[in-house]
Amino acid sequence: MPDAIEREAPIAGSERFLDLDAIVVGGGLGGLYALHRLRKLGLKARAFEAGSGVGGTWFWNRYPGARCDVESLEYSYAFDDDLQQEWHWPERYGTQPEILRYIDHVADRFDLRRDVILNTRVTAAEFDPASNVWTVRTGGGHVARAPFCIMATGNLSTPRVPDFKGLNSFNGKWYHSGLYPRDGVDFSGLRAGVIGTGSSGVQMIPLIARQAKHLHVFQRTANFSLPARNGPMDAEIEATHKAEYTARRAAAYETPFGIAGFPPPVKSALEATPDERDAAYEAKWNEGGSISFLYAYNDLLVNKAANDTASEFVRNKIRSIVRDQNVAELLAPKDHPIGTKRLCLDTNYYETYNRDNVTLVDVRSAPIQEITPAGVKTADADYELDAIVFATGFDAMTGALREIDIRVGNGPTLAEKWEGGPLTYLGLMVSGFPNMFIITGPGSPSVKTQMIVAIEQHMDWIGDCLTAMKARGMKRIEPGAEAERDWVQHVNDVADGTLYPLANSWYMGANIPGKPRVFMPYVGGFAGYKRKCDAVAANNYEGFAMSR
Ligand code: N01
Repeated sequence: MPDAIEREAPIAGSERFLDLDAIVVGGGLGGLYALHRLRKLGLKARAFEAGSGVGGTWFWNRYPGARCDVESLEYSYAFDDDLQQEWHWPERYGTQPEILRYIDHVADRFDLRRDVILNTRVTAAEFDPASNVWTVRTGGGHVARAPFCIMATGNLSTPRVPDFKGLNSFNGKWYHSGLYPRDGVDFSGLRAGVIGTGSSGVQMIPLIARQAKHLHVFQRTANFSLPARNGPMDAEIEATHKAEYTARRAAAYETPFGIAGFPPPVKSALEATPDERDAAYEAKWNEGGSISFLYAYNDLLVNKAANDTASEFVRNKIRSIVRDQNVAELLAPKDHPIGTKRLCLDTNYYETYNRDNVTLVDVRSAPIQEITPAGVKTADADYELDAIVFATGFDAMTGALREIDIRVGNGPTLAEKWEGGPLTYLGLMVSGFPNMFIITGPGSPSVKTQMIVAIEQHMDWIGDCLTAMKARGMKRIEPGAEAERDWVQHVNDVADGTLYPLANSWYMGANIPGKPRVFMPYVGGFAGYKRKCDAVAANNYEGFAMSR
C-alpha cells in the first residue's frame, strides 16, 4: 500500500513473552470494550492492534467526508452513563475525526491504553488441545499465551485494491479509503480519479470534486444514496436524548437494528395509493437517514413489488437532481432493490455530477483494463490522472480472520474450514476452535445493526460465559458441530426470505473474486438474536460443550 501508516514496533525483551488470561486481537471499538469488560472480571488481558493508534475502522478510514451514517447520539458506547452524559457530539452524524477523538477519550478515561500493544499485527494463533492454551504470535515477534482468545478484528478491516494490471507503474499517487494517509491529501490543481461508488466513494466524491482540477468517477455499479441531512447538533434534541438515554438504550435492544426511535411500520407499501406512497417517501427523504426510509413500509426488504415503489422514487429523485439525463440514468441503480446493498447517505452526492469539473465514467460497459503510468485505461478510453483513490471496499466479515493463521493442533486452519463460507454458532464461536470468541462475527447481526450495540452485546455475553465457566470449574468451551450447522442454516433461511440475496453485495462476498457467495450477516433482527443468545446461556449454554 502507498503511504502506509503502519510500522511494526520493536519489542523490548520483557514484552516479548506474555502470559495472560485472555488475548484480544484488535484495538478498535470491539477490542477496547473487550479489555474494559475483561478487566472488570479481574482478568489479565492485552490487545494487539496493527495501527499506531486505537480506533480500528475510525483510525484507518480518514478519507475526505468520512462520517458515520448512524446518528452520533446513538453511535456510542452505552456501558457507562457518565460517559454518555458528558460527551458532546457537535453534529447529527459524527465525522471520522470526531469519532476517533471520542474513542481516544474512552481509551484514556478507562485507562485502557496500557493494555493495548500498538503497531503490532497478529499473524498466527494456535490452540493446544492438551493444555487448553492459545499461543498468539505477531509480526513483531510477540508470543502471547492465554486460555482464551477474543477476535475483535472488525467486519470491514481488510481493505481491498482490485488486482489491476500496471498499478505499480502509475506515475501519480494512489490511495485506498481504508488506509488513508494521516495528513490527508491535497487534490488542488490535480486530475483526480475515484474508483468505486459505495458508501466511501459517495462520501468522498463531493469533497474531492470541490478541490480537484477535475474528477473522474469510475462507477461499476450505481448505488442508492439518500440525503443525510446532517447539521449541527440541536441542543434540545441532545438534552432530551440524554435525559432518556438509559431508556433509549434499553429500547434499542428491542429493535431489529439496535437503534431506538423508529416505530415499526405496520403497513405494506402495496396497501398505500401511489400518492400516499410518494408523500411518505418524500417525508422520509426530507427527514434524512436510511432506517427511517426503509421503515416507510413493512415489506420493503421482503417484497420486490413493494421495494420497486421505493426504488423508483429514489431513481426519480436522481433524475430530478442531475441535469444531464444520460448521467442521471447511469447513476440510477437498476440492478438491485433499494436497501439490499448498504444504503448510502450523502451530502450533495448527486448534485456533484452537475459540476463542470466532474465526469462519470461507466466502467460496467467499458471495464477498467489496466492502470497505466498516465492514469486509467478502460476498454474504450484512456484517462490521464495525477491521483487515484480506490474506494473499492473490503474483504468484509471474514477477511481479517482468514488472514491470520488460526489453527488447533494439527487440524485445518480457520481459513480452510471457511473455504465454502463462514461457519459459526451465533457468530460467536466456531466448532473445532475452542476458547476462541469472535466479536460480531459472521452469522451475527453485526453490520446490520448499530455496531457498538452489537459489540457490547457480544462482549457482555462472552464476559458472562467466562464467569459461568469459572464458577463451574470449566476450562474449555466450543460449539457442537450440529448446533453450528443448524445456526448457519437458519442464517441462510432468514436471508433467503428477504430480498438481500438479489444484490451482488459485500454481504454476499460478491465484491471479492473467488469468494464464496454466502450471505454472511444475520438479518433476523437484533432483538430476536439477543433473546436467542440469552436463552442459550440460560439453558446451560445449549449447543456448546464445556469441559474441564
Ligand atoms: O465499499 P463497497 P465502501 N472496478 O464495497 C467498486 C461501511 N461504510 O468502502 O458494486 C470498478 O461498498 C464496487 O463496485 P461493485 C458500510 O457498511 C460505512 O464504499 O462491486 N469498481 C463499489 O462501487 C459500507 O457498505 C460508512 O460493482 C470496483 C465500490 O468499489 C462498507 O463500509 C462509510 C472494482 C466498493 O464499495 C463498505 O463501503 C463508508 C473494480 N475492479 C463505509 N472493485 C458510513 O457509515 C470494486 N469496485 C457512512
